[in-house]
Amino acid sequence: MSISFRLFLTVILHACNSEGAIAQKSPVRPNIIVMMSDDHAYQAISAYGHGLNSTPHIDRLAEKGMLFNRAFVTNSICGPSRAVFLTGKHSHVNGFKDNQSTFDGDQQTVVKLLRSGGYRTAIVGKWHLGSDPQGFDYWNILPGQGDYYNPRFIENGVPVAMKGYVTNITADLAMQWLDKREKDKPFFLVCNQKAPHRNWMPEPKYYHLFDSTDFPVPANYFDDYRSRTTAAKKQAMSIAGDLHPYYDLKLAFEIPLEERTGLSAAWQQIYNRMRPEEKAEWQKAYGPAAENFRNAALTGRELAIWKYNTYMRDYLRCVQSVDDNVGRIMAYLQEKGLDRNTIVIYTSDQGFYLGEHGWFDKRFMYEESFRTPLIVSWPGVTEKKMSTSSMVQNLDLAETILDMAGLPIPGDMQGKSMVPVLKGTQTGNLHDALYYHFYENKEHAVAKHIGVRTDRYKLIHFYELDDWELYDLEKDPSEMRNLTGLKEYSKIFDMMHQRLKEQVQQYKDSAGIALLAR
Ligand code: SGN
Ligand code: CA
Repeated sequence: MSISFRLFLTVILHACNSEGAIAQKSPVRPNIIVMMSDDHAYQAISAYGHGLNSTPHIDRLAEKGMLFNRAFVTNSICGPSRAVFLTGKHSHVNGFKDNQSTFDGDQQTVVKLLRSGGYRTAIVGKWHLGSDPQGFDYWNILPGQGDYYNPRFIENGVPVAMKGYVTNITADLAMQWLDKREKDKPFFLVCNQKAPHRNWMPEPKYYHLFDSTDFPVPANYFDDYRSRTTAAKKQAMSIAGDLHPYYDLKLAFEIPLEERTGLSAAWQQIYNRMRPEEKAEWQKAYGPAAENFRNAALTGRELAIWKYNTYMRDYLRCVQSVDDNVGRIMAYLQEKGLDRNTIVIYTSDQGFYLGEHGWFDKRFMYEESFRTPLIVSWPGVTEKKMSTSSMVQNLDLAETILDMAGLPIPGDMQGKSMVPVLKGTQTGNLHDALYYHFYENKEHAVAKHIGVRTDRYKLIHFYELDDWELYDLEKDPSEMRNLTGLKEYSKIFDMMHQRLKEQVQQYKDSAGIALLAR
């Protein structure tokens, strides 16, 4: 038998055995997987080129896909971002404005539309929307924020206790559903990792990763917020000032009973999810660092830098397991022959500060939390490494997914399909201005604000404080210099004020309209 004939036979046999062959018989409708991690900063994905860590599997998606350099959210916090993703509508329209809201699951979502359009649908992992998921054939979600170790899940309404590390379990659940799903239809799978959300508890195999790495602090780590309004000054998300010694910095393990309040109590609860042998492994790994820290008695800048490194190590350790599990799912798709007809979208519910302005957390409309990673691998469309600086928003995801599935896009969705950007037929901005509205002035004390971003400028209005901030992102990408009130920028201010007015009108945000009419 000639080599080429043998090759031909192998290809035919593979095609017949794989699930890809089933999908190929009917007019090809792509399967779609959305992987949305929690608080995954684009700075911590090596494809974005920040040099902090290595995420080979996510990078591999970017090699076969499109890397979005300017993807943003509309409201940088968990539940609201997820509600925008599901509905393709801003928070004031879908009703989920802050993490205390409850999602009205009776409303139209991309999931319900896909399901009625012939897709099998499932979600595993983080949900965080209060009400039960609707429109999914299968759901297995974390209650609330979920646990890192031996996590509880809720499977189609039934509580289940799991053993192991949440990031691995979430990917296991995704693959188990893929195995058992009815294979007569294309699928839409949402795989939402809890990691790398606070309090950054790594998988045991990564306890020592980065032990000997010192991360350079960002240039504006010691930002004193000069020239900014009071909003930036009064936040409570400073690495130096607001990280908790036990809960975040892991400086003690068993906390004395009388000290178990607030985040000390929260730490104890998290720690107690570990079994005795897991606690022993934890103590062995984290004990020496805590001991060294006590002996070193650091103060001032040295202490602030130590906290930064401690934070970064645990955060990036958590990211490593996320990346591993992206790899596991991609290997699964390949093994089952599904890779040729499955679109994979990797993103986060928002961006995150990795020390920029001295911060952890998100919420602000400043770039690091406003921007979010977005990588789309679409076989047959994004075959080679591509990147785009087109301005897009999480608001666009629902419409993009419906468009990819060949389904009609309802007129009441507020985004735009990114398909022309992915196909390369649209090279410029998908939106020439982006609207933002943050509503939750609670934990971390970030004042409520609205704002608009264009290619070059950003205007933010902290309306409870009646403060304005204007940035020239070309000259000042780190947003250190508020230009409001400067004579030479008064025309730009007026132009951006006008753009903001247009945005509140366009999206029918009546609260925003009222604020600007004052
Ligand atoms: C928790 C965290 C906050 C975090 C919010 C929202 N505090 O409340 O640091 O900003 O979640 O995160 S903790 O003490 O409970 O860890 S979100 O991603 O769910 O919006
Ligand atoms: Ca989040």
